[in-house]
Amino acid sequence: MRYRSLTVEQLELPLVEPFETSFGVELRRQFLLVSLRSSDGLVGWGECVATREPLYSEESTGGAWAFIHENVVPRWRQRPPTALKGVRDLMRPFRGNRMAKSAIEQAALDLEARAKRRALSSWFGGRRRRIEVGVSVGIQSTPAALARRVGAYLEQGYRRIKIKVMPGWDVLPLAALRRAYPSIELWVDANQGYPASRVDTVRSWAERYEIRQVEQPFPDRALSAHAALARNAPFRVCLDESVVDADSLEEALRLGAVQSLNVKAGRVGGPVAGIALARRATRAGAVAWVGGMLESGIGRAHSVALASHPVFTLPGDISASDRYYREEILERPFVLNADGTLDVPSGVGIGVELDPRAHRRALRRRKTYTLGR
Ligand code: OSB
Ligand code: MG
Repeated sequence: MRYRSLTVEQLELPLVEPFETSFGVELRRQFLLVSLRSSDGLVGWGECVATREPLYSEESTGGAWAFIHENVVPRWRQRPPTALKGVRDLMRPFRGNRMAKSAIEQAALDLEARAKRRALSSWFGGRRRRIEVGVSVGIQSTPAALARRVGAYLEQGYRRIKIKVMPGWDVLPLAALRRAYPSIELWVDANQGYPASRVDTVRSWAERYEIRQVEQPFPDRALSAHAALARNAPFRVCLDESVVDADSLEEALRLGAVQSLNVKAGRVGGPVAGIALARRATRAGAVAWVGGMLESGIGRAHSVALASHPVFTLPGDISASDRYYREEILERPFVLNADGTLDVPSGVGIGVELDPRAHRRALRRRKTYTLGR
């Protein structure tokens, strides 16, 4: 592969409704798109899921932009890689910055698959033509509003509901939801919102409301609290923020702190690492599934390709485009099938194309770096 240029773009898209979690409210999604152009004119795309403010993790949009500008591009120009492996190798010595690395790896993967005239999904070893998906529902103004919101998603075909919880938004909303929908598949995600001392509190409402999966209730470093919650629990304990690499996963497995792994390419430094971690978790008896970061169509297409891999066995946080954005930046948005699935695009690479006008409307800044000829 001869890489000719790398382009970084910052975009902004208004969400259809505010997305509130234990760490804050998002009204507009700010993110980066990275594209890699080859000498023969093919282009591969990736999305950096870092947020404007570093609230989910320490990464932010501005930090990711600076990392690519000041670190990745100069090193790339010093010793130009000639294939995907070289791209991964050049970024490996840099610590952290996983979301930025993931965006670049995604662009290189998309480009490589396009050059080989193959769908990225099948190149990953993905076999599914449709993937099962659920929906992640933010904190709402009242329990009744939550029940209405969930009712609308169920009607659209989502078969698994995950609700965001935090201290003060748990028992009442869960009671209201269970009253309205006694038998739906219900997960919760607290994004580290509970202190590690609250194991018993979390266990009591999770049992009472028959929650099937409890995601990251405690701080990322509090692995033993997650292990204590998991002991003899009738639900799975799922880790998200705690697992960022092979070592953090190994420690969590050793302690019994993880029965389910939320895999987000951005959090772990790229799709290749994501598949490896999912394999490791599965070998240890846990299950793995693909999470989400309110991606635009580019990131969503990568998540869909990833989720087509057989190592992922639970429905992902990969909802249809209209759950997030009124105007998707793709020519063809992702649409929910009546059976609660999304189609895996069959075209080359990630199988989607940008809608030039929607893309231009969302674009805020752009910079192109020449890498070679
Ligand atoms: O913890 O899974 C999370 C969104 C932003 C940051 C963190 C998380 C989420 C979600 C949304 O739950 C999942 C989606 O993209 O639908
Ligand atoms: Mg989560």
